[in-house]
Amino acid sequence: MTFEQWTRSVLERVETALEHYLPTEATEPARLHEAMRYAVLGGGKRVRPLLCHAAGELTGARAECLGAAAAALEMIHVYSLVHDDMPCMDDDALRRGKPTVHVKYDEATALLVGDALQSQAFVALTSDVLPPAQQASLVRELALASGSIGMCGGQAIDLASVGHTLTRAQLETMHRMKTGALLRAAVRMGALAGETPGAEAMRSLDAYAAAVGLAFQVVDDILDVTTDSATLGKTAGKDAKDGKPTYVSIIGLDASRSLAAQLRSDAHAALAPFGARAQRLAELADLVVNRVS
Ligand code: GRG
Repeated sequence: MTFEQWTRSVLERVETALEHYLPTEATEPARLHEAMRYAVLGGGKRVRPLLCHAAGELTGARAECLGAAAAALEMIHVYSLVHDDMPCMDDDALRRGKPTVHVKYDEATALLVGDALQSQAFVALTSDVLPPAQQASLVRELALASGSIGMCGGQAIDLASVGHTLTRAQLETMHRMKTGALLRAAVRMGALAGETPGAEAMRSLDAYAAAVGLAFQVVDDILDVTTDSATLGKTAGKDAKDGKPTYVSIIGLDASRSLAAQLRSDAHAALAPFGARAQRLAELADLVVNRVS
């Protein structure tokens, strides 16, 4: 199977799993469920679900287990986007090429959409497709990655850094928490959804995820200055306008491109112990670095 065929088949499975774990529009309160589905379905690159599936292939995870884990990861990710776009945070009107949830609906609905998606993620993870011990370990991974020592903590640092100069080390810490933690959880949860991986394998996967997570952010910063809003599906040039420190503002565009390339090689190197079995993870590192949106 080519990478494109593999990606297409995983994306179809992810869409089916999201459909399955999201309440229908006919379920009351219908407007909230419609807004949750508006936010989640039919958009986004689904990077976290793809990473989860690729890691799950290493440990022989079953498709329905990966479906639950991938749906949970995507729901947490979308909750963060919906809240991040609200006027009290980034105040953005465009996401995934569509009006953001608070623009399409209203602010209170956007707040509830994020809250309810967060809860629904844990409903998916505790469905009986996963044995209880795996449910517990995946819940813990996702809760840690999305909470105050992960994504939410990174967002707090991000909000506090507006208009300030960050060192490169501080910028890296923020990104490792804000976006890196959930990407790392995607890899770890995929692996943990199968046969229990050894400590050595988890260390290699962590090293891979650290490199891919940072590369994702460096590329995001590059795209913010090199790509238009229509291609990105979100407002371009916003970081500079908002006075946010980025890799491009701290080390410049050329050094940011070199850094992304270096992180891609680091990700590949971390996969060496797995040999050809890690092909999809290697290809996903390439996708993250070479993406155009
Ligand atoms: C509000 C709790 C809370 C957290 C927000 C991740 C985050 C923290 C905010 C997102 C803001 C942002 C634009 C960060 C840059 C990197 C990033 C996560 C981009 C969006 O992720 P993609 O590119 O989006 O994976 P798609 O739409 O493809 O899923």
